[in-house]
This record gives sequence, C-alpha cells and structure tokens, in this order.
Amino acid sequence: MRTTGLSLLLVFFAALAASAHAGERVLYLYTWSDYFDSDVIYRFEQENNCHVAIDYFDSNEAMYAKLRAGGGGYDLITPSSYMSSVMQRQGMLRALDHALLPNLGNMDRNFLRFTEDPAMAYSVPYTRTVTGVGYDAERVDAADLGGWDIFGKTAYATRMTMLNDMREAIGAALKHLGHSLNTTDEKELAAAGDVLAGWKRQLAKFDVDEAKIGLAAGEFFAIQGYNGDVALVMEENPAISFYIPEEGSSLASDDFVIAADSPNVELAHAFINHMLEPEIAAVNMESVRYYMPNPKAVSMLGDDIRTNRAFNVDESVMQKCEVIRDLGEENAKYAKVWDRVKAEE
Ligand code: SPD
Repeated sequence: MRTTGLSLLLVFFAALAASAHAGERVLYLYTWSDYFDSDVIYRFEQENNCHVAIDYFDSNEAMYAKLRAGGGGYDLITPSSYMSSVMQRQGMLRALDHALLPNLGNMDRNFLRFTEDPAMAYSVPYTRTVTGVGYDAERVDAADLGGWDIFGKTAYATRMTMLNDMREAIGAALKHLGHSLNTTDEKELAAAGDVLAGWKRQLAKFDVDEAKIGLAAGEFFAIQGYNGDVALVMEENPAISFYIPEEGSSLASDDFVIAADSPNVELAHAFINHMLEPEIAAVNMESVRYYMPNPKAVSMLGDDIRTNRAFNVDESVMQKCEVIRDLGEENAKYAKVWDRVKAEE
C-alpha cells in the first residue's frame, strides 16, 4: 500500500516536471562538472523562457570522442582552446554571429593570447584554468611539496591521483623534465612516458571528478587538479591547499563554442551573451572559483575570492605555465604515449 502510494506520487511529480518543460525551448549544454552556478542558469531560463539541459565530460578527448561517434545533439560546448581548434578544423563548429553577442565588449582582449582563435570567430573564452596539485597539509610532509615529483613518492602510494587526461598527465611529466608540454619530439615524449609510468605505480588511479571528492574526504592526500576545482575543495576542508609545481604547468582557456548542427543557435548565442554580463560573471566566479576574463566582473569580486591562492594565481607563477596547443597531426604522438602508460602495470 505504501509502495503504491509512493509510486503514484513519483509519477505525479515526473508528470509535473515534464509539463513544466513542455513547449519550452531546451538549450543542450555539454560541459565540465561544477562549472556553472545554478542561480545563473536559473536566471537565464527565466529570462529566456527555456530549460538548460546539461551533460558532463571530464576531458577534452572524451568529449571529442563522443561527438565524433555521433553522440550529442548539443548546442553549446566548453572545450579547452586547443580542442576548439581541432573541432573547428574538422567542421564541427558554427561560426559565431557577433551581432548576437553585444556583451563581447566586456571581454579582456589581452586574454585572447591564450586562445587559438583571437578573432573569436568560432569560440569565446569562458574561463582560465590552471593545473596544479591539491594536497592535504595534515597528511603530506611539507618537504615533499613544490614539484611534480610528489607523484613519485612511495610514502603516499595509492593515496594520490593524476588527471585522466592525456595532455595534462603527459604535460606534467614533460614539464618535470624541463620540456615544453607541446613538444613533438619523440625522444622527449618517450622520456615523459617513462616518468609517468613510474608515477602511475604510486597512484590510486587516473581520475578527474572522484579525485576531488576523495581529497575532500581524506581518502586522497595529493591530486593533480584544476585550480577552481581544488579551490572548492578548500572551502569544504580547511586542511586542503594548492600549489602550481615549480617546474611549470598548463594553462587553458576553456571556450564557449556552438556545435555546427546546433538546433538552437540563437539561444546558444544568448547564453554566451548572458555569461558575459558583468553581474552574472561575478556571481558565477564566486560560485565556481574560476577566473573569467571580464574586468568589470572581476572588480565586483569579494576579498575572500581575490585572496584565494587557487583562484588568483600569482603572475610570476603563471609565467612558468604554458597553454596546451593544438598540434594538428602530431596530436597522435600523445595518444600513443598515453596508450602505452595506460597499458603498463
Ligand atoms: N570543473 C571545471 C574543470 C575545468 C577544466 N578545464 C580543463 C582544462 C584542460 N586542459
């Protein structure tokens, strides 16, 4: 009897939810997890009488593979700039109509040097992300901090993770060896593969989203992670801190792009324009803890976020970071090293 009542109630609520969306336009967004403030999305839905449906990916390569395999129906995607470039070359993106983006004037033009499309013909920068190490200061010895070689320390075996992302993981090993993370030199790549295979022996796994939860909960002591993600964990657990390794790291512009076959081109433009509103961008930054290149919005931020080391990365530290670039045909060399590392015991 109770079960039947509960089932009826669930059916009722499901029907209610469906009718709330019936007749509404739906914007399909494909993005990274924890990347948009829910109130900012809600406000867009209210103002545009639509629903935003969100699916998540955890690496550029996973997103790309899904779209190439025919998955999708997405309007708006947020790849890193090197992947926006790959997708644009392969005809997967729609050229942007700047007439539908009046708030583009709020963009910091200086930031465009981090992107592959400075004219913003196919992509508009959303956030800047920097990759580093999130760690638990109560469980890691201070003498072990500062570099990428923390991932080789046997003292933390099975309590560490690195990103399940070939450009990031191989990139860390390349920087550790003093090479560019965009190298196409096969010897340098092979050496980086060896270093990474050694680190892998100490890792619990290569992972992106569960690693954050594990760091917050004390399961993992050190993770390779994106700065804003670690900044959120720092709010949850005061023992957590973040550094960018002294050898240097990667820096990315994650972009807004519109899929070539987007069913809702105008709505997709409206969403990008909404995120470029200074008040909206400021609320979003406070919530997701990623810097957005919007000077008016940045001037509205509170002191807590401005002084957060994971959000506001020092300029001198940034100087050591490199943007991951689209290497064209040479991208395949990274996939080869990654497959080898993944297969090794
Ligand atoms: N939760 C948001 C994660 C954003 C990740 N940016 C990826 C950069 C990859 N090089």
